[in-house]
Amino acid sequence: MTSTPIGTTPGRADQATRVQMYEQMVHIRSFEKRVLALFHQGLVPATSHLSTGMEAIAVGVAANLRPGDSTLCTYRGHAHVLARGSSMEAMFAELIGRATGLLGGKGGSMHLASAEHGALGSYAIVGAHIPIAAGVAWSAQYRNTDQVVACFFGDGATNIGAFHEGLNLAAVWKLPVVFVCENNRYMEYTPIGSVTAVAHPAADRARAYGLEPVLIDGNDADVVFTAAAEACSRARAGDGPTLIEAETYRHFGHSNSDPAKYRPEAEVEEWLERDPITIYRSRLLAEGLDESVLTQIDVSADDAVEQAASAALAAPVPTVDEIEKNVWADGSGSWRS
Ligand SMILES: Cc1ncc(C[n+]2csc(CCOP(=O)(O)OP(=O)(O)O)c2C)c(N)n1
Ligand SMILES: [Mg+2]
Repeated sequence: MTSTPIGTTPGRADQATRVQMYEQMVHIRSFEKRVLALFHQGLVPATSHLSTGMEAIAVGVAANLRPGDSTLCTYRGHAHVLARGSSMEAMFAELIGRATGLLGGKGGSMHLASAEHGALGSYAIVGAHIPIAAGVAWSAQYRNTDQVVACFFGDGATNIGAFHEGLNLAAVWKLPVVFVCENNRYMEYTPIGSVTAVAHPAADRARAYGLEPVLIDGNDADVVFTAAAEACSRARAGDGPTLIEAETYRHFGHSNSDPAKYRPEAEVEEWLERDPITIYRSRLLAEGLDESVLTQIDVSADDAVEQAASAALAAPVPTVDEIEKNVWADGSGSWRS
């Protein structure tokens, strides 16, 4: 796997940031494990889409974002919203439809948002948020701030018209967006290679928008951090967008109801070996970090997840009044009568 550097590649994250990235990945992994258990208990309405195995992308990019920067992601967005600092309790509560959820329990797993953390939505229509990210970035440019927008989408989104529209406009107007294609090789049950004319669905198309191709190992938090650092500094300096293709793999199916039998066993095994958390843990240890630091992180992540899940389970469901609030423009359901 290659990483095509653009301009001067800055160094990797400092040690405190690296330990924090490990901690975030472990929290996200443990959070999603609990989500799956709640789903099997029938407590998560509809479904959810886990990003287990893809955590390094969310944390490597988020570590470069500042308060005030924005993140837009897809229905596979737990990691991205958590990595911006949203509370796990409010996330769990949202997923199980409780009044204390991020959106009062009305959005669910596919529509997570937390404006106070810069998490400007999770979008269930493939590719729909790419032009929206360009719009958010245009606002930052117009207001002359140095805010950056990180926009995450899947490999499948690169075959959607909105991808072209958003990328082109962002490039022409030099908008401060870091576009991150999470290439996990599948769009639902279809291998991306079987419906795409190029091998690297985002990187091979970058030049069509006047951008340098950036193809990275999305399972290596250090590599993601470095690519995102470079992209964020370009964006903050007014040098326009970057399109990063991060190669990765989801450990589970497309959604919780997909057993993912369509994937070759050898492929699954190969990618399980490349688990971003295992890789990072081994690297930190090999560099001399005390194992007790990491073990403490592992244990407290599970404790924190359990506490957050219990609090969410104990929370009330929204009242009928609350359900109708903030849904219609006048804040009520009075339009009906
Ligand atoms: C415009 C549109 N077409 C089809 C769908 C149905 N759909 C939901 S997820 C998905 C696959 C998207 O794959 P990808 O972009 O690679 O993201 P991933 O799920 O792998 O993260 C499809 C086709 C949709 N939500 N929106
Ligand atoms: Mg995909």
